[in-house]
Amino acid sequence: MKKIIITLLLISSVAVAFFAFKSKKQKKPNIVFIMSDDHAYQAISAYDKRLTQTPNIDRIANEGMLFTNACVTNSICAPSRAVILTGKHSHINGKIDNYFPFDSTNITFPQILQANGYQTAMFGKLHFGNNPKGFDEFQILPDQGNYYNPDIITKKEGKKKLLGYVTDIITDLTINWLKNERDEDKPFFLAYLHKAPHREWLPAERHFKEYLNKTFPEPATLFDNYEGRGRASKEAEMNLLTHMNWAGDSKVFPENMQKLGIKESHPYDIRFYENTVGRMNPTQRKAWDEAYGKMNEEFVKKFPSMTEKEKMQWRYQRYMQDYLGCIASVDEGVGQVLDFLKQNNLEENTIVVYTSDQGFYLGEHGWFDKRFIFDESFKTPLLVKWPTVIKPGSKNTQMVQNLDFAQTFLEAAGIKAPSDMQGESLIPIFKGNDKNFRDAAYYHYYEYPSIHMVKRHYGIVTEKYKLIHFYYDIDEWELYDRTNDKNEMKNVYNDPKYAAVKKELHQKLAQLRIKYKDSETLDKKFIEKYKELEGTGKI
Ligand code: SGN
Ligand code: CA
Repeated sequence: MKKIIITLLLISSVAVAFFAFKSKKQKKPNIVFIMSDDHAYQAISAYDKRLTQTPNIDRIANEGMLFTNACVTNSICAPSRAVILTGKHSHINGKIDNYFPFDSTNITFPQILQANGYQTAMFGKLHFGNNPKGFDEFQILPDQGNYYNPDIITKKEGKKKLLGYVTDIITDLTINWLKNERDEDKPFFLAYLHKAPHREWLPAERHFKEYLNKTFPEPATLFDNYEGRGRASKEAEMNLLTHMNWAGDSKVFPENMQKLGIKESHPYDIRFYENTVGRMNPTQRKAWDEAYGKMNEEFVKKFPSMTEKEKMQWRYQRYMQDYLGCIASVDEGVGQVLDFLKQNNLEENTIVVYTSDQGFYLGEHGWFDKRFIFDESFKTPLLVKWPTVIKPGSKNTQMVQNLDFAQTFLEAAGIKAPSDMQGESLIPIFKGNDKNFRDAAYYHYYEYPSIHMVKRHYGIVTEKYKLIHFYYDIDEWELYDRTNDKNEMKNVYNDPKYAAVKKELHQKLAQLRIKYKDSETLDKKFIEKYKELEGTGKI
């Protein structure tokens, strides 16, 4: 009898220990990292209701936290992704621009999560020039990817072509993985990475009609003439009227351009258009030709009598119709993923992040694209929910950066981050304590000379000011007063009233350069390396 009781006791204690271990293991949160490409915060209704409604993305803020000053360290695609994955500034991880492939000897946080028992998967756009390390499964778009019938690089079967609309495809791959490939005994890290709403802004067929018939409010600075700022703003090639492509971007049919005598804004404009719209199958193409044909017909009638101002206004509306049309599909996809988590009991222990690789200009300063340290491109959307930790409906104003994700996710998973990561964990902020967070953000952009011609610059951003140094073929400093000049229209660097502020910011900037190990020597090294691209046709 005694023996039986002891055996039973032993069995039950082993069972208790096993289940305790298992549930302890399961307590590690899952992480769903959703990132779109070039999604401006101005186009998320949780931030700004003027342009569009994004009810599903907004759910993340309603059930979690909205970050109103989230920002990037280098406002361009692949470099931002490299900063996110490594937790290190561009000059340290080496991915300073979109051209050179990512140095895969860098250690990324998914590799660390995977080594610590996480199941990891990535679907969508990476844009690294090589495959991601640390993923049990991935299906990624080659380079920038295509909107219609995209090619996809798969871990298991190499490259293949998929039929359909890219945003829906990425959502389907993501949900399919959650449904069929998830290991229920492991926590997971899932990267769900949209191509949309990246240029050339092709919406899904189901959104043509609605968005082509919409009119959007113009930004106050649409007709900016860049007075009051230095050469960098004046020489950038991001203007809606002068630098957007008529066919590829505004979707004027090539035959109509010929008819109206419109010159290509870019030597490859028509070729771009034919390469992208040309990927559609006959059904998709028919729907496209009908919807955009109607728009073209009206344009052909109007164009000869349009003033330059009216052309700018027309291009702005065209841009917003397509850009926001793309976001409609992203929002629907996010809704599907959130619903799946809810319906499958995965909601409570899952961190859901929605962000973009950087901000984007939606006609502010007459611009599209990004790259600058100025607010619309420097700031990026960030919405995070984590039901057991973050209070629903909360807002945070700290200058959190894409640099911070790696350490945040590692801490959430109970893993000590490598000491050479350069961000700050956001876990205290999630828990409601945002004291002692960074009071200044460091920024450095490199890709010049290149498309859009935004000059190389680095700078410091504090709550009140922005100090910027444009260099390479120029040596200009700019200073902005963020409180009194919200649209960043006036460089006050040489205004004597700001002498003391200027001095203090110069000191702080020098300290930040030391703290993050950036230097003039590195600036020169990257300029030298960039010379390898000259004459390759890449820049
Ligand atoms: C393409 C776009 C540019 C854009 C870069 C980088 N032109 O070259 O407008 O700035 O990508 O974007 S396109 O006509 O080819 O679309 S990024 O998001 O990948 O950094
Ligand atoms: Ca981007």
